[in-house]
Amino acid sequence: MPDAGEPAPLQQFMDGLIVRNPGESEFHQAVYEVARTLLPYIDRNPVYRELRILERMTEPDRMVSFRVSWQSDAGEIVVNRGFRVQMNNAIGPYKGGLRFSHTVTPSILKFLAFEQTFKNSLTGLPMGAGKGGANFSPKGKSSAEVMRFCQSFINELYRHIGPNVDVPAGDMGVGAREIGYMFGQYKRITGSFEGVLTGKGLEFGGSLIRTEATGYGVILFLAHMLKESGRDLTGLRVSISGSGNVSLHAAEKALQLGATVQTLSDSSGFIHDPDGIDAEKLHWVRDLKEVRRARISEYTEQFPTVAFHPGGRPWHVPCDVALPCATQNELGLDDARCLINGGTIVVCEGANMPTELNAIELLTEAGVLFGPAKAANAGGVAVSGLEMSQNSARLSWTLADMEDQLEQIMTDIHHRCVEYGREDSDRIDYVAGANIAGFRKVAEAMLAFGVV
Ligand code: NDP
Ligand code: 2IT
Repeated sequence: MPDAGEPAPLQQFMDGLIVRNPGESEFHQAVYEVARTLLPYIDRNPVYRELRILERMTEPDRMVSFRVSWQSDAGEIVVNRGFRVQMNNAIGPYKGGLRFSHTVTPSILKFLAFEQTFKNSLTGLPMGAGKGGANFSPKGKSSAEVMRFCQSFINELYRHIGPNVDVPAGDMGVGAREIGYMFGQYKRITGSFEGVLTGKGLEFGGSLIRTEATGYGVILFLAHMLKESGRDLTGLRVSISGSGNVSLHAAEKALQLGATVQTLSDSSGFIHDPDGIDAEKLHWVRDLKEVRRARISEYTEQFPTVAFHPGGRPWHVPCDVALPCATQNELGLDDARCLINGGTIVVCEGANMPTELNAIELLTEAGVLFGPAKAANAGGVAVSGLEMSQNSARLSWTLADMEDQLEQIMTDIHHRCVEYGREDSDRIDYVAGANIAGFRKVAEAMLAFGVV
């Protein structure tokens, strides 16, 4: 957060934001990270300041909150709270995931929706920004309970979304199963088969490689970062946190490009396999997480030479590449020190805002390359954008088409970061590059609309 040494305009901007959004620390953090790199750019383009573009971008167009009542298998009535933050639709319909987790708060959804504004713009596709979810965790629930929850959630959300209005998708706790239940309920209520959600099953309007796209995209972006600094992934030791959608697909692509993946985790702890989690072991983990929905600690029962570290994070294991792919603020200052001491050359964010601000500063000062989430993990929403296009055109593109387009989009995003983030010293500040490149397009659209 800002300290007394910040320039006055940044301090003033943040003071105002904090007063308007009391106690929302994650939202403050995300906005501060963007504002401190953007304000110098805005100073050079005063029209953005005069027309209060950043102030308008940090105030959601609207945010709905609603009751979600459902019945457990034991017959008990449970009441959760659902949300949708419609952040900005200057460049396209609101677009962004739904998170189902007991940790969901308005602050977390506002930070995610704010990040999504820049991320979606960076993809080059016509997508505005939103985020939603509920303080409901599918973990430990039966599929019948998850179905009843999803149906009740859509009974309210359906009136706020639509293929030209707001197109949700998955995020933490929301995968193919949940999207299927929600799409089915939307179709039942409205009687209309339309591309209102992305991440759908391939049989009913889903797109090839949407499931894989976020994790694959992270590795494609990482490969560009390494290439720009004269390296490649072959033989590098990669530490990954999480064992969900993003983590497992990042691991798969990293293996394909010749890296050794040595860690995975969940909220109970991490496993470190010094021999590497090869394709066969990864296949076993996919079954563990996606079919059996079990815990990563079971890895040690299948592969008894490997240790499980309860409660820990993988950042104390020396690695060349660190990929935080689990959740926000999972890589702090001490973790950054360990990575630097262990010889890490690059940190690339798969999760949204996984690295604390002071950790980013320390890594950057130490010369560690840093790939921010809004650029590195944009492959998922990019393929969601392509799913929307396919739904509108009522056709399905081939695997080769999709792979080419994902690769091209990640190349273009990297290019935009380099274009706006290259410093006089030739160092590339990917954080500034992503923020400025993402901002420009949305800001220009907002200028065109006048004061709204
Ligand atoms: P999943 O629900 O598939 O997996 C989340 C993983 O993170 C699980 O292994 C989970 O463990 C772990 N995790 C959650 N909370 C914590 C915690 N407090 N400490 C340690 N581990 C934790 O989610 P995704 O893989 O889809 O999402 C992961 C991240 O990537 C999120 O930040 C999300 O916003 C971001 N993202 C996702 C995209 C997508 O397309 N899915 C697109 C872009 C970004 P456990 O099972 O114990 O909870
Ligand atoms: O954070 C993200 O970009 C996502 N959860 C994906 C959103 C989407 O609409 O595919």
